[in-house]
Order: sequence, then C-alpha cells, then structure tokens
Amino acid sequence: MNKDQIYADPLGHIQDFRFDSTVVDVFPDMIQRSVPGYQTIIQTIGKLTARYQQPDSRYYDLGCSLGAATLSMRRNIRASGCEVIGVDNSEAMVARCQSHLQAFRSDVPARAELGDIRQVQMDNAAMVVSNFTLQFLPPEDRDLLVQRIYQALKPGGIFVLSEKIVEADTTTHDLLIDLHHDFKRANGYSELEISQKRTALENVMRPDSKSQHQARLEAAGFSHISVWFQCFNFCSLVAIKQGAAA
Ligand code: GEK
Repeated sequence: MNKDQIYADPLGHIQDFRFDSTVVDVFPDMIQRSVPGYQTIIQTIGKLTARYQQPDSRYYDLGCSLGAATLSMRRNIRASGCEVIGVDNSEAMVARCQSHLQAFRSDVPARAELGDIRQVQMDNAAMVVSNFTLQFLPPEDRDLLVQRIYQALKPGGIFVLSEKIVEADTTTHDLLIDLHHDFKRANGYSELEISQKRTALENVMRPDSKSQHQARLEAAGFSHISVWFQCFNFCSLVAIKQGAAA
C-alpha cells in the first residue's frame, strides 16, 4: 500500500482537496489512517448486505472511490438476479475501481460508473450506501439526493449513511476534533500534515450534525433510523424503508 505523504512537506499555497490520481495512489492508506473505524464500517456494510439482500435488486455505492463498500456488498450477496453499481465523479477513482472489481472473481455483476451521484438514475434498490460522500455535496443538494435514495429503495430496503459530523455543543465539538487529531498523530501524521489537510478540506467538505442527518432521513420518509456506529466525530447511520421485503 502506498503511503499518503501528500501534505508532508510545507506547501506555499494549499489548493482545495481533489480526488485526483495523486490521491488515488495513496487512497487506501489515507482513508484507513484518517477515518476511525473505517474497516469496521466496511465489514458491517457486508453484514448488513447479508441481512437486507433481496433477489432481483440493485445495490448502489455512491461515491465508491476504489470500491471497498462495493466489494463488501458483492461478497455478501447470495440472492439471484442482483447487481452492484458504484458511482463516482472522479475519473481516476472509477478507472482504478473498475480494475479492482475485475481482480476479484464473483458471480454477482458489479461495475463502477463515472457520474455525479446527484444525476445518477437509481431504482429497484435493496441497499444504498453513501460511505463518507454526502458531506462533499453542496449542502443545498443533500435533501433531494436523500429523497431520491428513498424513492429508489424497495420496501424493506436499507440506506447506510456514514459521515464526518459536527456537534452542536462547541466544547464537545472541539474535544472530538482533538481526539480525531490524536488518532491521526498515532497513525503517523505530523502536525503539518494534519493542519494542511484540514485547510485543503475546508471549502470542500461541509459536515452536518447528527440531528440534521436524522431530520433529513425522516423528512424523506424513512421509518427506522439509528446511528449504529460513532467514533469521535465520525458516524454511520442506518435508515430502513417501511415494508416487508418481497
Ligand atoms: C469508501 N465510499 O472507500 N458524485 C460522485 N462522486 C462524488 C461526488 C459527486 N457529486 N462528490 C464526491 N464524490 C468510499 C470513500 S471518499 C471519502 C468515499 C473520503 C466522490 C469522490 O470522488 C470520492 O471518491 C468519494 O466521493 C468520497 O468507502 O475520501 O473522505
């Protein structure tokens, strides 16, 4: 695995973060050293797939990057007539993701599509995953996407939403950020890397609070909503559409 050293040297001008080929090369290392619980979340997406799979259905991975969640879903599907579709708007990510998918043998078709998740057609879904992607959309576009996810799901379908979050309480907000920075230090990132990456993400990633996510999911129509994972300022929710699976 290539080591993420993108922000190791002082940069005169820090550009907004982009998912380009430099990031693709170090992405698995970057996400594991930066997101607490990333492996647990990917594995649990697999467990949820095993439980919520429905035959003749689609499984969407929105902002699939290199396909970790796409692969985790595919490994756990036993039902017939299913396909897994990853979508990402970074050409470099989609190209690398497609070759990862081909490297694993499976009877379940899976593909990575280049596209904006705000435009992609979705239907007949047993499961939709947005693993740390919604936070990159302009805030005003988030409600509509979550409504479209709800519409695309079959009765009994599940949406897994993982996000970095902000706390309403400023004292605990700062505490969780400090604990996350401790986590990054323990994983070998320097103060310079932490602060330059933070600047690069400032305009690009605008996290919501847990209650904003819960309210948005409820407004879209989801009947059962819970946070199933949280470590520091990173969390993952499940939202289930009412109705028995066919
Ligand atoms: C994982 N889910 O490993 N349309 C499509 N893709 C987008 C858009 C958009 N509008 N905006 C951002 N992306 C992955 C990790 S990374 C999270 C997801 C992170 C894509 C972007 O190109 C990137 O690949 C991904 O969303 C976010 O489980 O790096 O913090």
